[in-house]
Amino acid sequence: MKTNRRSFLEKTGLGALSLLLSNRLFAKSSKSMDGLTKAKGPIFLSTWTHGQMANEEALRVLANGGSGLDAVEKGVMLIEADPEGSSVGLGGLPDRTGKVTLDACIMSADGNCGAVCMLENILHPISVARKVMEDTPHVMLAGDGAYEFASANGFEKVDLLTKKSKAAFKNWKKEQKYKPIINVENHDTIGMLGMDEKGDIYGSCTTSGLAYKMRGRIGDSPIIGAGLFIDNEVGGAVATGLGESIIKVAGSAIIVELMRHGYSPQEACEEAVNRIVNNEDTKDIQVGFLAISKSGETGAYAIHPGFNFAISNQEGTRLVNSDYLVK
Ligand code: SD4
Repeated sequence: MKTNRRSFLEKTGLGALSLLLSNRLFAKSSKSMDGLTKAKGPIFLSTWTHGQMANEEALRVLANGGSGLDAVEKGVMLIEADPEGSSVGLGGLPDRTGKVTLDACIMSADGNCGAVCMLENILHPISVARKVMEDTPHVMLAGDGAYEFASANGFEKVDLLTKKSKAAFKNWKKEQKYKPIINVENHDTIGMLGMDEKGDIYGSCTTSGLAYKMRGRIGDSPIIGAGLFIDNEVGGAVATGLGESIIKVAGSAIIVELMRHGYSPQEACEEAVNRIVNNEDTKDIQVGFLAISKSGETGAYAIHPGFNFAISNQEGTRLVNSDYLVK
């Protein structure tokens, strides 16, 4: 009979030894990156400046008796409906054929998750993702199928192009150069991690993806394990930036896995960034990660300067500039 590694280690007693060694190896500082949080929830952590609004909405939802899942859904819905954001929902910049296509996912403390990708003409892809999670046997619906599912569930058809995004597209058509800009000018996906009063962790992520992407391109944001990952026994992570680079290292899943093995959220975010940087030339690539551990400790890290995030707890909301690798 083939002996697997685990039973081999158990039989030889090496299991206990390797556990001891790995605990030693990973027993590092548990200081939060901004020293703000090491308490239980409620805590919300969201990408970019608009994360402040989203977090405050999420806190309100909890205060009004909503669940942690309601909070991470409703928090990002506010940003989806904001016509000023150029890479989420209404007003999001289109693909190179002029169509706005949406990617979103949500993950619950119970390990369940739902996602939509390449969804068109729906104001709240995050709510469709939640419906996929709660009312279907699937995790992800794409394109026309996602739209039909949304329509059948009462989501209205909405034109997501605004005067501003139409003008930007017209302007882009003149040269048609695909050159993602590395910071907030072109990246304002909202990713949110939330911990409720009980210490249960939830997450959501929603975007219209990269401006002027190829038709059919899907980024990291709707992919569980890339754009978002939650393991309620360990913690959660969410990503923003160039989706292709995040997918290649399974960014959010890696961060949670590292935390499981003793990394602090900050150390885990740094290691995920290192993996991207070791993988490819990141001179013109920005990626930012946020993470929260089961004890409520937080971390954030990016490749380049410019990534910021909002952190909220009962003491209030703060916008924090993330630490970064390329100094
Ligand atoms: C994507 N990660 O589609 C998204 C883009 C993003 O802020 O984060 N924008 O690749």
